Amino acid sequence: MQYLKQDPEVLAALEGEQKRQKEGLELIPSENYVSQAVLEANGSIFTNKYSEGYPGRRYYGGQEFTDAVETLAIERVKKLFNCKFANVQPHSGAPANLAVYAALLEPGDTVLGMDLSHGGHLTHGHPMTLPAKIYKFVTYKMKDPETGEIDYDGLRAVALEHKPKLIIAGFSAYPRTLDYKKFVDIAHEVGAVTMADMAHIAGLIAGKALRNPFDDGFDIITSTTHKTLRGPRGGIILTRESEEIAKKIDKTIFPGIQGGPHMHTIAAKAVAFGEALTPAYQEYCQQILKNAKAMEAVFKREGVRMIGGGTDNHLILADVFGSLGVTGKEAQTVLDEVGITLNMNSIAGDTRKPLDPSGIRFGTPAITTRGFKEGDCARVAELLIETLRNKDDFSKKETIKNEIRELAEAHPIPESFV
Ligand code: DSN
Repeated sequence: MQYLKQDPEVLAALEGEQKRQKEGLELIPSENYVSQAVLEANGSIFTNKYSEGYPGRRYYGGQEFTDAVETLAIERVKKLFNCKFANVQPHSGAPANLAVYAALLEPGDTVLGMDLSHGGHLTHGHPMTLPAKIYKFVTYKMKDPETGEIDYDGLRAVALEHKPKLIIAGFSAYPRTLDYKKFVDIAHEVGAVTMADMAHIAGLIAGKALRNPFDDGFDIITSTTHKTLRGPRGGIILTRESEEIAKKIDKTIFPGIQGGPHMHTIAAKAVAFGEALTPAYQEYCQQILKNAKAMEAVFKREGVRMIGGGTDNHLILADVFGSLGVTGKEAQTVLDEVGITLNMNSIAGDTRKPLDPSGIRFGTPAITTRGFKEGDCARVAELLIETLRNKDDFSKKETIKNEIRELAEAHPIPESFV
C-alpha cells in the first residue's frame, strides 16, 4: 500500500478491514477471499479504459487488450458451465437479473419466483425493487420448512393460473437442492423461459460439486462472481444454447442498462474463472460441502432447529430465536463480538420483523478457502452455539474470542490457489 499513504483516512479504514478479515472468521455465506492474482487484475490499469460494446465490436479505439481479456473471460466461463453464450459485463447480480427481465419481458408481464421469506431474493420480485414496479411477480414456496422441499405442485398450480413468461429457480437463503427438471417441465407446459439465479452456488456448480441447471434444460443462468466462484464483485449471464436469447441479453446489458464495462473487473473475472477450471478448485468445492455437513451435525446434536432440516449446499439457516431464545439481530451482534461474522435472516413463517428476525444464516465458503476442514468447522459450530448460550457472560465470551482468534491465526488467508 505504498501509494495509499497519501490518503491516511482511506488507508486507516483499509488497514482496519484487513485486520478484521485476518483475525475473525467469515461465515457470511455470500463472502469469500480472492487470490492475490484476482486482486491484482481487479486493481489494474484496465480501470482506465472505456470499452462500450463487445469484443471486436467496440465504439472507441485502443481495444486490443480489452478484447483479449473479455474474450478470455467469456471462453473460460462457457467452459466452466458448459453453455454456448456468456455475457461477462453485468456489474453485479441485480443488474444481471434486471437485464434478463428487460430482455425477455414487456412491462406488466408475469414472472414466477421463490418467495423471499422462503429463501428467494429481493430481485425476484420484492415490492420495493424496480423490477416489481415494472413486472408482475407471483411466487412459490417450500412445502414444509422442516424438510425444505419445494412445493412443486403449488408451483405448477401458480404457473397454470398466471402463465408466467419467465420462471426463476434460485435463492439467497435456501439450504437444499432444487429439482431443476421439475421447473423445466412446468415451464414447457406453460411456455415460459427458465432462469436459474445461481449466485450463491455458481462456484459449486462450476466445481462440479452440485448439479448444473443447464444439464436439465434451463435456458439461462445468472450469477454474481464474488461468492463461491471466488472472483471479483460482479455478475454474469449465461445462455445454454439460444442465440436469439443471448443476443437480446447482450443488447439489454449494453446499451440497454449499462454503459462502459468495468474492464478491470472483467480481467479479474477471467483470472477467477481460470482458477475455477483447476482440479484444486473442484476439491475446494467438495470441502465446502463436507464442512457445511460437519456444522450441520453439531446443530443437530445440540438441538438447534435448521430450516430445511439441514443443508445440501454451503449454507445453514438456523432458527436461533425458536431454539435458543436469542433473536437473529442479537446473535449477529454477540457473534461479531467474539470474531464470528454472519448475518441475521428471516425464516419461513417468521413472526419477527426483517430487521430483527428469528434466524441466522451462515456458511462455509470463506473458511474453507482458509483451509478449515470438518473438525475445525465442527468446533466453530460449537463455539457459535456456546456464544449464543452465554451471550451475557463476559468472561466466557473472552475465552471464546481467544479461541476464535487462534483458529483464524492457524489458518492464514491464502495468497494463491494454483
Ligand atoms: N447480499 C447477497 C447475499 O448475501 O446473499 C445477495 O444479494
